[in-house]
Amino acid sequence: MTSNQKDSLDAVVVGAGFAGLYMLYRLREAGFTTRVYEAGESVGGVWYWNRYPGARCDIESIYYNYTFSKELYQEWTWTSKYPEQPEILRYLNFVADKFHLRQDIQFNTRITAAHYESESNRWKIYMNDDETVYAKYFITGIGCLSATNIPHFKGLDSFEGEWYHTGRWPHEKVDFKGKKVGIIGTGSSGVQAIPVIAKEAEHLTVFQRTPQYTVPARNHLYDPEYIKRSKENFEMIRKQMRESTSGNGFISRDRSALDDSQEQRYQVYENAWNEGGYAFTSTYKDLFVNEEANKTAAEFIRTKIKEIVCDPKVAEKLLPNYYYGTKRPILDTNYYETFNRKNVTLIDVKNAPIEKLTPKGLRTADAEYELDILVFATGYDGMTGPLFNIDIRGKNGVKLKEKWEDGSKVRTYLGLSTAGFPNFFTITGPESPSVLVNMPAAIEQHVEWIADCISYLQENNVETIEATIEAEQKWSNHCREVAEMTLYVKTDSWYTGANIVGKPRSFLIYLGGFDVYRKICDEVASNGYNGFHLS
Ligand code: N01
Repeated sequence: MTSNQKDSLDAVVVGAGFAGLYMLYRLREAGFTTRVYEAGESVGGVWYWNRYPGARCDIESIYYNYTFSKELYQEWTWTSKYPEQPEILRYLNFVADKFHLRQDIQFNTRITAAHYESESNRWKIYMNDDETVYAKYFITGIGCLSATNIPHFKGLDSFEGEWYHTGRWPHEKVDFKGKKVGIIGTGSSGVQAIPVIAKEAEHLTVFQRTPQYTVPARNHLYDPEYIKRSKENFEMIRKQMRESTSGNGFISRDRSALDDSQEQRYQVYENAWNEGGYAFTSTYKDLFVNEEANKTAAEFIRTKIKEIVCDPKVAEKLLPNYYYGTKRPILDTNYYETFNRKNVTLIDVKNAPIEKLTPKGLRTADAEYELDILVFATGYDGMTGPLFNIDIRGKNGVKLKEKWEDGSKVRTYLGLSTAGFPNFFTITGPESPSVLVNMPAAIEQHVEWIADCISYLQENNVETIEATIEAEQKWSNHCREVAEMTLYVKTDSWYTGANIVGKPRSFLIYLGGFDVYRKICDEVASNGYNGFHLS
């Protein structure tokens, strides 16, 4: 280690969201000196930054939490099926306080770079305030959706109104009352924000590029009896989260959509629509792999849109035509209904694209819209974006961004590690199941694997662990082969990187199932970390 080293730790973790908090807990429990660095002024990760109106989770709350502590599960009580952002943030603050995590978190600090120094086998980590710290292990818990995408529209600087991105929402309330508001984007964030903003704004103009499939969430307050039972059934819920394909409470029916008659299928979809939530995606096992099966679900939702939206011309503009579910399936509360309001206008910016922002509003190819406030619900540079925002350099100064050729050649072993970058772990990194699994479940699995791995290295006097080139090549190929068997790769989405101008297209999520993935990771560990070079 170098003499000017100010501080030396066993591990540095980036981010104090679900991933970083648990990583800190596990490593500290195992006796490793660990510090988390967090850009925000408090804990929460995406739930700290995403404070836009209507922000809530789309996974049922009794599953959208940690299961590592039975006591924690008993102590915390969720109020509704799909909790709003403030409640999730309260939960994460509760966790941080219960386990005294804040004392090892440095807030208001952004990690800008991490360089591996081969002479000392240490990572030198740089912060935005010019401080540096050394650590043996460098671990990112920065999520897959933390690098905001604000499209480079001409004239943004000239716009005299207020503008916000959903993922960097101010802490104070934004007042829409009496205002002409515009919103660009109709993904999960836009679909949640639109009905809420519409209720308050004088007028809301929705700039839609791609119409979306969304099904009703049918959120409701929890019955105390249900909560009591979920606490009693903690072990079962935990097992279900850890051993299921999706890390979640729902299990797809083992039946093809094509095995049912049209009438039967309609009834199955209708029941799921009425039940709400992800009951719809679980109706048939082949919705995301079989084009014909997929079309039946897509057509059902298109029919619903035509029934709900009163003006046939508006309904027509809202009809999606990509494969259902190949952009993240969305749950909504009165989304399509909102287009029946008199103060809401839907503008199709696929046919008449946004040209620029002007001092008074937004101009498309065929009209100008006066706006006081503009909301960017334009999403994220997913998967690689957060990692590339940090200047990560491995052995011989090789940059991660260069090794992965700006994202066109991402290669990881198990989505956890990459050759040439020893002692570096990515929690829910590219090529892990991550965003297509219930995130807290995916995070717990990664954190536990990493913590166990580091303990193993310590117990066996191993200084460094590094994925081999062969192992990562094999894993990356496997990920791609599995993805190619699905319909996901056929759609432009943030899953495929197609949402970012100039970003190479690649599908960086492991789709073989969370249960299968866990077994693979466990086997690697129990075989003495095969596929890794230990020295
Ligand atoms: O982002 P998105 P998001 N001109 O990328 C449009 C998670 N999440 O923040 O589809 C015009 O899905 C873009 O149009 P198109 C969840 O995993 C979860 O909504 O590319 N439009 C699209 O409509 C989710 O999938 C929760 O043609 C432009 C929208 O902006 C992920 O985060 C809540 C444009 C972006 O949609 C991202 O969701 C929120 C342009 N230049 C988020 N650029 C829950 O738990 C982009 N768009 C419920």
